Amino acid sequence: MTRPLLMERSMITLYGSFPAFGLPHASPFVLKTEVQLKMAEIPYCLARGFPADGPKKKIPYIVEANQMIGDSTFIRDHIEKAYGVDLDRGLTPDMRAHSWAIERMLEDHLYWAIVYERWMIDENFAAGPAHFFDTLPSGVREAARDTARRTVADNLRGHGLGRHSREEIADLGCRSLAALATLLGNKAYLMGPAPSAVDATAFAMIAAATAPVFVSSLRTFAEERPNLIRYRDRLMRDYYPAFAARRAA
Ligand SMILES: N[C@@H](CCC(=O)N[C@@H](CS)C(=O)NCC(=O)O)C(=O)O
Repeated sequence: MTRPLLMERSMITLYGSFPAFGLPHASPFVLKTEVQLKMAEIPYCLARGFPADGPKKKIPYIVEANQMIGDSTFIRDHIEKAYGVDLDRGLTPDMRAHSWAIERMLEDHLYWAIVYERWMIDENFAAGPAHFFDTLPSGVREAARDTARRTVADNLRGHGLGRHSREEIADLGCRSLAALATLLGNKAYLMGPAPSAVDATAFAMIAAATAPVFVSSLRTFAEERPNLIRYRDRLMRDYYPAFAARRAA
């Protein structure tokens, strides 16, 4: 189907993160949104975004003409409505409901276990998020690192997951990965033979949970589930072929 609106719209700019931790984006939510833009075949450009500049004080956010939209779910809504795309085309109401439930499990539960592992385990913090501050002047760098880490600890506590021990958090996160592995089974994509929106989220969260630079119970657990790893690698090849090829080399 032709989309005449496409010619008249100004290009979307996706404000997000940057390649890091052996992944195309440090942020799984930015990865999700970029994959959904690719699935929708909508032209876009990428720019470095900072949470403080976004309407929800988080990344990703998009800017299109004079509109700024924050939060990956609302970004998806926008692109589907504005460009006449349905990323869940062909899915039954039951499948759409399952997709929503899977997304919530991954974004509102597994994500926080990933955040815990990256930010709260000392060696992971040193190998990963600590470097976000490397370009700051030396006089303020350490203070900025400490403040950011304390804020993340507070957010984890506010969410609730951060009240548990490291072992308990790993256990809970692995339960989400186990559920995902069971739901995926031997299918190519979560809802069957064709990709749909939930695959963008699942790909992003599995990729984040298995990022090579971190010491991670989630990564070890996922790597023992070949269907999750095959799925992650297939989506990486589908949407980031150059990146997948570099990783394989
Ligand atoms: N519900 C949001 C979550 C986005 C999110 O948590 N982004 C993180 C990066 S992965 C962020 O911007 N964190 C900065 C902060 O919380 O200050 C979405 O779906 O876009």
